[in-house]
Amino acid sequence: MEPTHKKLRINRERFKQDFDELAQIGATADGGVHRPSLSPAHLEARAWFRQRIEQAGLVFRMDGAGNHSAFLRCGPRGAATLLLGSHLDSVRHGGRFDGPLGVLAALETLRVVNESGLALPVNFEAIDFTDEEGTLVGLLGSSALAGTLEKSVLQSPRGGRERLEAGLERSGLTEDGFFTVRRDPDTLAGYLELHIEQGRRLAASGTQIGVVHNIVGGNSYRLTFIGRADHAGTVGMEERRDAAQGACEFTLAVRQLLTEDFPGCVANVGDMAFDPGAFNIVPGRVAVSLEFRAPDVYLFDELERALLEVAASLAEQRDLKLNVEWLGKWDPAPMSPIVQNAITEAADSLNLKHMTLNSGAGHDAQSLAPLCPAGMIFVPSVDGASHSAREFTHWQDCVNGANVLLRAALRLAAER
Ligand code: HGY
Ligand code: MN
Ligand code: MN
Repeated sequence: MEPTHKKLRINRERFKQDFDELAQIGATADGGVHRPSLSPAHLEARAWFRQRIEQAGLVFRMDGAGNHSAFLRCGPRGAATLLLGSHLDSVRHGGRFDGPLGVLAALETLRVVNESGLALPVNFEAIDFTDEEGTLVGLLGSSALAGTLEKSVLQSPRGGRERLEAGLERSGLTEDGFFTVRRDPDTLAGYLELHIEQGRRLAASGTQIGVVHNIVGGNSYRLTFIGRADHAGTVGMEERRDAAQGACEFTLAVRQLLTEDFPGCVANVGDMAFDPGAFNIVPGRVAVSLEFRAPDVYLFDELERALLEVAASLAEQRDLKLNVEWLGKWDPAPMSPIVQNAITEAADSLNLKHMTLNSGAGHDAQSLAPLCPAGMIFVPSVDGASHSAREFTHWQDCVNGANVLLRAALRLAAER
């Protein structure tokens, strides 16, 4: 006779109803969502999440970093807690699966375990982390919970100080609050996250479940090339100290450096801000938003050095000054073999085809990895689309992922 926890499945209708309701909050006309962290739409999504938690008879919790969670005491007094979750915030004009899929599958897992009446060696908690996406800082709530958030990063956040202050004001959070939420590792039994792959490998190989073995590290800088604002009509081309020349040459050099010297790494110039920014003024300053990622710490450091060297030499060649502002990073993180094994066994118990792969996207799981055994379950993305309204995952794949989350969580609990 199969033990109950090896047969449990999620309630797929309830899970779908949650997903469809939540996707309406901050919905964009093209089928995506726009819910930057601590924006009105994000706070509305969090209020909805709290209402669903309380409706399920679970305990609602919020910490000083604004992390929202459902708590289920299914373990004995003093038991550790198994954390399951992801994030409800989105990138600007993003998709409706990136983050919510993991939070709602975690909530559904707690409901099923609660309804089963199972007594477990650990408690369960379904969590929505603040600002995973970095529209403010990046992995903000999860790094606060891990105790790795640096105060300096809040002084020059990559989303800008004004946006952070406005978000704190709107949500009633305080900067100090982010430094009161660190969890004692002994209180955590582990962390599990279901997420869309945001790439093409699972779909291309006809694989239903991805078992993540490593998450890349990411680093962000704002590089400001500083020349001299001049009249665009009267100053000869050779006399100009045109900041745009340095910024644009750097952008092209980034691509050449990565493709020639750093295969397996990526870098992105996602934004440029021209100052003064007018048709008839030679740009005096151009601020370039640079993000780069590498699968391991050695490459990560090498790539940082190479990129900053290229920026400095191009600025010098163009008689420009260069202002370098570090905006925060998150280290590469190997996933726990124990958690990977629980995911693999759960997928096998459901006869789902699985493969091991790394994550080119950053995730809250990499904040948790130094603290407790952490792991991630991926489900296929159609056409690898994400961070856009084109983001899509077939619903059966979402249900498969949620069932694997439920069973992997129960396996990890049983191993305590
Ligand atoms: O940017 C990322 O990799 C993640 O989606 N936050
Ligand atoms: Mn995400
Ligand atoms: Mn994302």
